[in-house]
Amino acid sequence: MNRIQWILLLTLSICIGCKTNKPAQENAPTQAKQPNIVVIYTDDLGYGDIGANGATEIKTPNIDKLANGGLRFTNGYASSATCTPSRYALLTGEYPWKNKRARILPGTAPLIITTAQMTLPKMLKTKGYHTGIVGKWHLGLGTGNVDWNKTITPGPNEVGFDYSYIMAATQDRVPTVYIKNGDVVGLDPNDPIEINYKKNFEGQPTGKKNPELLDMKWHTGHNSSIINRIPRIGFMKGGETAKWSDVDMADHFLKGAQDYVKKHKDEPFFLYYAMQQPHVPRTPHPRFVGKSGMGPRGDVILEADWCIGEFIKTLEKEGLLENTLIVFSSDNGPVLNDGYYDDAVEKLGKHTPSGKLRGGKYSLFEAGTHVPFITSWKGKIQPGVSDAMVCQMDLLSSIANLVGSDIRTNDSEDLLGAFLGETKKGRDELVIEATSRTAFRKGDWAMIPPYKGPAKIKSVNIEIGNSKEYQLYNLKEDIGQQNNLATSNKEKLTEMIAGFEAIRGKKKGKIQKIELK
Ligand code: NG6
Ligand code: CA
Repeated sequence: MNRIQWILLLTLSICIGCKTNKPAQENAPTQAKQPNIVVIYTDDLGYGDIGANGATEIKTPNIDKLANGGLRFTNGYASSATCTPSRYALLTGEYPWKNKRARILPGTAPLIITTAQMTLPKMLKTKGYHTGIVGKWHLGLGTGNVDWNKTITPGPNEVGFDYSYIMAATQDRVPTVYIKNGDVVGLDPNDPIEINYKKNFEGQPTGKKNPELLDMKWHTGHNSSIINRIPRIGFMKGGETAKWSDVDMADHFLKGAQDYVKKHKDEPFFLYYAMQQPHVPRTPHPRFVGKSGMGPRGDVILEADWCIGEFIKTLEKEGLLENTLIVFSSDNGPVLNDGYYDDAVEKLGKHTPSGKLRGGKYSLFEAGTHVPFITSWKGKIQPGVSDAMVCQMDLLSSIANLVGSDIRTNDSEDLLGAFLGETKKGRDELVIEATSRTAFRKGDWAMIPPYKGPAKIKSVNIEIGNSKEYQLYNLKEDIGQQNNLATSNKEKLTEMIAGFEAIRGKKKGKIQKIELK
């Protein structure tokens, strides 16, 4: 071997050495990180409450920016016109009327999702995701008779969430404390919490008996224990150091959501950011008070919009926007007076929370379930508007497709193409639910079967869809549901009833009584 040959051989062997000594992953093409999934969920925000859907009297620049940079759905639905069932459908991908317990729950209700059930976060965990919830839960906790002074289980952590920072039910229900991974935050063991939804604890003031202790006046219900000078649903004793501050709740959950993102930015994550606004009691932080000119309801919508802007800024700063699917929606339609005198009616002015839709929260008319719905993913979803009919219940199977999981649930349709704006085709039909009654939506049509009971809940001033007659509306021509075509278009009605009963069966279920005034 001459010198040149020897050098060549040496170089070659060094090169081969380099290659084989390198760790395998460095030689492989870099694997793209799975996209993060964020669901931003408001509570009782109406279709017409956001600028992007036509609101002119209230400004929601951050939500509008999300809509204008993403896909705004004109036919996006919650499964239901109240909170618990909608959240149940969102997380389990199952129609909530299949579960009798999926109805507005007291703060002491047991968990209504079984630990054996599939859920959106559980599905994502099979694909290596870290999963978190920050905000409102309202799906029950424990198995009955919860001891709030011990770790509360089962709860979100047992049905798919690695991390949970929640309020148990709603802002107007006790216990008024935050719960982190099953433990009440800031609890003093010498001042244990007791909760009862039937009976008061001796000597405790109530909204009913002690109006002098109130800053917010109750209208319907909401007259039991007083916390932060606001009367609530249910009785609570103890837990003084753990009680939340209502005016700081929005900032508190925002920080929780931001911290979660910062902590988990290096792994694929799913965050369910379940905001409390604009549900009652509406308690804007002082910096938003009076800013909308519409009273507390308008002010908390401005506050929610600001929180969403700040939250998205965090995703941007952390460099995550290009790899994060953001879904924005609301659990049910709007309501003005929902049990407190808070000027929501008096100061509404020309604003129309339900847009052109009829009804509102609790209603089988469109405004109950037809809600703001936006998907956004920088660089991946082309800005636009989609008329595809989509439901929050469809997110489970659709996101499963996105992350390469073959998990699908019975009622959750894989509409990934519609959510990403690749197709305008959504679902063909949907059974919607309101206080345990159901109705049917198919193509351009909506059909409401006959139900006994008042046409309107007087206390909230909302038409809820009850009628002795069948109702049939062509939403394409009559989005406001003013012309009942049930008698003039018998053929369509028959077709709609058949489609409805094929999914729903003939049973109607027991209607949940909500306090009527
Ligand atoms: C109703 C409450 C209402 C609200 C609702 C649940 C009364 C009179 N009304 O029963 O204020 O709490 O339940 O709202 O108590 S939801 O958005 O969580 O479904
Ligand atoms: Ca709600």
